[in-house]
Amino acid sequence: MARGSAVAWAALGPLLWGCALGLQGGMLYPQESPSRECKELDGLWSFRADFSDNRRRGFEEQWYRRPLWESGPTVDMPVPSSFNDISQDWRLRHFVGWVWYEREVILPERWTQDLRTRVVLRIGSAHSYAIVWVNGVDTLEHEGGYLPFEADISNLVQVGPLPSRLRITIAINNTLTPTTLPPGTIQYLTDTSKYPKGYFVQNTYFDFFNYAGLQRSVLLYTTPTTYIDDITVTTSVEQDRLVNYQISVKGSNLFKLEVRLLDAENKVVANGTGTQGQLKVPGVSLWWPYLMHERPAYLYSLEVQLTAQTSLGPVSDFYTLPVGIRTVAVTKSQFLINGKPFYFHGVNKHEDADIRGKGFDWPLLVKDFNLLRWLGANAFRTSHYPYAEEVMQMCDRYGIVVIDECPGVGLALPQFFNNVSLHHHMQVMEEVVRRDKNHPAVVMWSVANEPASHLESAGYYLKMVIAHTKSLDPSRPVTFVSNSNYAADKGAPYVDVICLNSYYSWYHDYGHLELIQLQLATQFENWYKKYQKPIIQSEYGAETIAGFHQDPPLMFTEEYQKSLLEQYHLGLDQKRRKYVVGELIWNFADFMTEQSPTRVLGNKKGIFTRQRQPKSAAFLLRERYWKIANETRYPHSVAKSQCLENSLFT
Ligand code: GCB
Repeated sequence: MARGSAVAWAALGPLLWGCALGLQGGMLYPQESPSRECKELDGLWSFRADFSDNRRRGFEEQWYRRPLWESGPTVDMPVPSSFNDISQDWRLRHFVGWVWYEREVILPERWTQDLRTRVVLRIGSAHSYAIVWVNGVDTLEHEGGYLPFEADISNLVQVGPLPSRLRITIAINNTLTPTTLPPGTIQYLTDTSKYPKGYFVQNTYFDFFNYAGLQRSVLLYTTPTTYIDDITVTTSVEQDRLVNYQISVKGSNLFKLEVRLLDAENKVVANGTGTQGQLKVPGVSLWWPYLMHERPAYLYSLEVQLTAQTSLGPVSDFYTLPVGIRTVAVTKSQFLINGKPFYFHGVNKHEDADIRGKGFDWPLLVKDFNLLRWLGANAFRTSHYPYAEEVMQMCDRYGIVVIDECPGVGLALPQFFNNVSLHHHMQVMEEVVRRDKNHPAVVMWSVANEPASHLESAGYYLKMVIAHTKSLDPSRPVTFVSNSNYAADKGAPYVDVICLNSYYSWYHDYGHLELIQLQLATQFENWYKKYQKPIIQSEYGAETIAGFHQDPPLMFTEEYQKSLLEQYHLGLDQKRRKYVVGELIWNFADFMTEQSPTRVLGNKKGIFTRQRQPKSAAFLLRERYWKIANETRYPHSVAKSQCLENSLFT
């Protein structure tokens, strides 16, 4: 992105095929260990939005050179949080352009004096384009929200006697353009009889509010200068129970690696050495999804110990990775986990809540997982972007299966399918896979939601992104979520599983619930006949204002949402044992969108309100999910209460 550009992005030029995609280094989740320390920078940061007409004042006046308050008035901004709903200033809620965050940190003396220590600044996500300065020095840039990025800042902090005070400045631009992901357009409204000079709006082509800012944690962490950079684990259960590992080390070639696999009782069950290997696990406990097994979500720990020689003497590094042993496979009509048919009965979510926007929040996260368990949901899709890393860890621990979606949403216009976008989309998939590859809960990648897949250019584009994703991770199926006509879809031939969104009796045939079963059957039969691939009903639902009642049911009431779901369920049940392998309600909870005459304070298709209170449909869905769970559990049935207890306390 053109640095300091107002809102339009500089043209990046044509994509050079053959130019290196490929990321530098791993993106292991920061953790404390005998060799690593973490310092969280969550809390209050200084904040300033650049309201200047061209949005460039911050760059023109070099706000990063001095404390931000010296540049003009700043406000307190909590991190993590979206900045939009925090203040009473309406301009901030709708702000498009550069915002500036700043925070001072005092470092422990050891971090600045011990030259065998590497200090890393890591940002969980910054939506959407970020530039980072440390003590005024340009340190890091990243394109794309929803994914982490980091920089080794040792050189900046280990510069002589006690420079222990650090000023971190982060400028973030939330503008969406035809080459960002999600894409968007900036429209200048030039009729001066209606709009002031220079007036523009951000157009988006998706149905959620474009919350922005430092929405996930920022932290500093240390490693030794020779360190475990990345670990990749895949598991297989064919002949022997195997954990295959690959480890990359940075900083020196003179090192030794020792690997131990521990079970949940901390007993060592396998050992290995070197950068790659296979561990045989006798009497293995497999990772099973919630409600599919009496002991779901079994996790081993892979302890990696590095010892290395450096010019300053020996160093050691330790990192522990949770590992779930399971397999995923797809047949013409089934989705298999550990060789057994798996049926997705779950939800689509959003990272969304009052005040915080898309800001990560532990109480909200734990509440959501308690609701998922209450509901008997065994899966969700990260509609429509990768969720916080802590969410993925909870999924591993609770056995909630994930369809991991990248921010490929709103690919609605032909001009969004260009070479620059394709290159960026592939890069984003690399970042998603790099971050989430080791989560047993992740069973499928989704490269997009409802792209305009009837377009020729979209067909080529999707084919390339899917092929690239498969080359990055051959161990998982790949999909994108479709809503278009089965005959016209140019991307479907390349996916492993067909994911379909449909809103019968909502966006069509308003109020005619009696048509749902027929239309759903037609949808399933057409797609299956054409592609012979398992199908997931990846979205269905109805807008529902909690507390609105009408019987016989009318649109927007709780009764209508329930009846619509009932009709869908009858249709799903006809195909469930054939080739339909899942159903994900739209949506888990009400969420914020842009304002429009079709949205009443956001999208209200949640079965829970935005404050996580159940609408009537939540109880209906709960009955259904527990019933399905009882039919599909291995190796034998377990009562609802017992299952809940198991997963609560194991
Ligand atoms: C869809 C989209 C989702 C919307 C939903 C709706 O097909 O995938 O982002 O929010 O429909 O409620 O219209």
